[in-house]
Amino acid sequence: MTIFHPIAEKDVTRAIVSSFLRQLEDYTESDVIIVGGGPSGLMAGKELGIKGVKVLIVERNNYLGGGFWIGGYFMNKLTIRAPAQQVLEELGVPYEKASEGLYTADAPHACASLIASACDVGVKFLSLTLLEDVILREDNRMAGVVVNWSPIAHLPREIAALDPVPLESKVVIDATGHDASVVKKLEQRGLIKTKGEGALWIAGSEDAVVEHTGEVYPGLVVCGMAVATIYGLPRMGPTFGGMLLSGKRAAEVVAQILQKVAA
Ligand code: 48F
Repeated sequence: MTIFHPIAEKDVTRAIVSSFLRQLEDYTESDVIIVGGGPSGLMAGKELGIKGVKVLIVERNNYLGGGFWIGGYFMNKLTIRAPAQQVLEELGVPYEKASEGLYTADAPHACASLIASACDVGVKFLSLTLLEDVILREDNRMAGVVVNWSPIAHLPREIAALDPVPLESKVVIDATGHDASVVKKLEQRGLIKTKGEGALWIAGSEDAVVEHTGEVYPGLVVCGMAVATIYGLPRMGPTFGGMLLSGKRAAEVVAQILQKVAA
C-alpha cells in the first residue's frame, strides 16, 4: 500500500513540458509585458491583473521578488513610510509602527504575499529569462521585447550562439530596478537619454520616483528604481513604499494607454 498515486517518470516531464508550452504559446502576445519581477513590477502586474489585463512578467533570476526579500544589509525586515502601509493592509501582511509614519514588516512575508496576489489575478511569469532587446516597428512604438535564456549571458559566444525570441505586447513596463535595462536598449540607439541614479536621500526620493513614474517612450512605461536611473533622482535604500506606489501608478498609466490603443 503506497500513499501516492502511481505514475511513470515520463508523465512528470510531459506534464511540465505541455503545461509550459501551452502557456508560452498563449503569451507570445500579451497586453502588457513587465520586465523585472521586483516590488514595483509585481505591484504593477497585480494592479493590471485586477483590471483583467493579460500580463506577463519576464524575470532574469529563477526567483521573483528582486530586492523585496531583504530590507537592508542582510536583515529581512523592510521599512515602509506612510501612506504605503495601506498596501501591506491590502496584502494582509502584519506590520509594526517603528516611529511616526514609519512601519516595519517581515520582508519574506510581504514579498511572498505580493507574488501570490499577482498570481491570484492571473499574472504569468517567465523565469530565467533575460531581456536582450526590444521590438520597434516602422512607427517606432515599442511593440514587445526580445528575450533569451539568462545563463546564455554568462557563456562565451562561441559556445552559446543562441538566438533570442521575440514576445509581443501593446505596452512594455521597465521594472528592472537600478539597471533600467529596457530603457538602456533605447539609449544605445540614441532614442532616450538617462541621467543615472543620484546618491541616497530617502526623504526626497520616494515622492520623486512616484511622481516621475510614467510613459518615457511610446509604448514604454517605467516604474521603480529604473525611474531614478532615467531622471537622475536620488536612490532610497531599504525603504519600499515608493516602489509599491510607483508600481500602482504605472498600472494606472498603462490602463490609460491601453484604452487609447483600443480606441
Ligand atoms: O531591483 P528590483 O527589486 O527593482 P524595483 O522593483 O525595486 C527596487 C528595490 O528592490 C530596492 C530599492 C528601493 O527600495 O532601492 O533596490 O525597482 O527588481 C528588479 C528585477 O528586475 C530583474 C532583476 O533580476 C530583479 O528581479 N531584471 C533586471 N534586469 C533584467 C531583469 C533583465 N535585463 N531581464 C530580466 N530581468
